[in-house]
Amino acid sequence: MKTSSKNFSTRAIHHGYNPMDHQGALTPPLHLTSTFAFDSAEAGGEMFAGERPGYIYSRISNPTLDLLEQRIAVLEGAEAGLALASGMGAITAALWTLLSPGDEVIVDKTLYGCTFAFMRHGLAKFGITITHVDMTDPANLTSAISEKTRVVYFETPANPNMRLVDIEAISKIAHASGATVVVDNTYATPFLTRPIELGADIVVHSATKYLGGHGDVVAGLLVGSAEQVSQIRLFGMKDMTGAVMAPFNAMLILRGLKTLALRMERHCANAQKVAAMLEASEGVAKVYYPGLQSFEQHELALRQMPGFGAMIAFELDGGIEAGRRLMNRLTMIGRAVSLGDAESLIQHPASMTHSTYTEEERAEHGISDGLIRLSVGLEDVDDIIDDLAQALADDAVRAAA
Ligand code: 3LM
Repeated sequence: MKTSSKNFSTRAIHHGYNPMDHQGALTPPLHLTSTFAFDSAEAGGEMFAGERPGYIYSRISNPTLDLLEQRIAVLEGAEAGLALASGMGAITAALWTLLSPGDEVIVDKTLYGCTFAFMRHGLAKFGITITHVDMTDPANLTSAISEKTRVVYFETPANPNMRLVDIEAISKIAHASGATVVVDNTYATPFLTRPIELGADIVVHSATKYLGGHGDVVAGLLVGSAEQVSQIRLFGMKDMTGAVMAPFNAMLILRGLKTLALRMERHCANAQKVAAMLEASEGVAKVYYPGLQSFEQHELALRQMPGFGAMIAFELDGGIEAGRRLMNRLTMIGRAVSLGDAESLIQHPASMTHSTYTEEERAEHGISDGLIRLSVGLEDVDDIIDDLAQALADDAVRAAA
């Protein structure tokens, strides 16, 4: 079936696969092979020289990964995709490919903890300048960008404090200076935001989260132009990081993608209700969720996202001590990092996902010690709300205020 004229969910289920090419197998075969046989010595040599198409070795490409790569590319509206071992594998493979010593990368003020560490302690070690700019105001990028800037990098919504970045405005400014725009679309997923259509060049994902959707796999994906993706495949992934996705994991992500739209709709509906409940609760000082009227960038959220996702950040009147007590009193919501699973998960960024920042860095980058992060899952929303309500009502949580 040709899926180029079909809609999101249909593509997520059918794109790039015809059972009739595979003995009628409705589910794509899993190619558990590390290497591929050549028809002749000459054919192998030609493949290595890039003169003949075909598979060589699964650190370069594999048919099961190919299908996933085609599917994520079509869902993101990009020319090509690449499957990697993890979100960090995708981020590092892309940046090692794009940057050289002496270059500058301008990154947003807030980044996921390990991305921040990679920039601050990894790239910087090799003579690459990392400049943090508050991209919630695109004018800040205009002031900071120069001919040394090779890459502009951000997350939207940003992990963990939910700040949004205007992808179209930032891409215009970056391109006027000849920089490549890389967006981490993990929180939004292509169901809610397609950065390439808004002008970005490369999109990276922790597919561990919503794309897999079931908390059973660590995986990464990226998309971009065919040329850039090929460079990242043959250099950043093949030679620099070796962070290749296992075929079995590709199968799990392909399975997750089939229900992405369905899951995201329910995730968003649940999160909107949970955010409203938290905002109305005694003892809650501030809720950060793009779907709330009170959200500082609500206008941008309405313009850029057809739904607001399922990540919520909030602070309690009692600060971190109240937050810890709240977390310890929950009976269903899991105390765990990661996000995008069917299970609701709660964690404390300052001591967990963002402990890669020093205390001073967290203050500078807008990650307060009292911030709690909730990944709203797919349980019945009344049960999620009940669990939060009983914990918030607990005397010990109140007493911390
Ligand atoms: C987390 N995040 O709990 P992997 N980009 C974003 C992410 O949130 C993540 C990655 C990239 C979390 C993981 S913290 C020890 C657990 C926006 C991961 C990296 O390499 O697939 O984990 O993706 O926020």
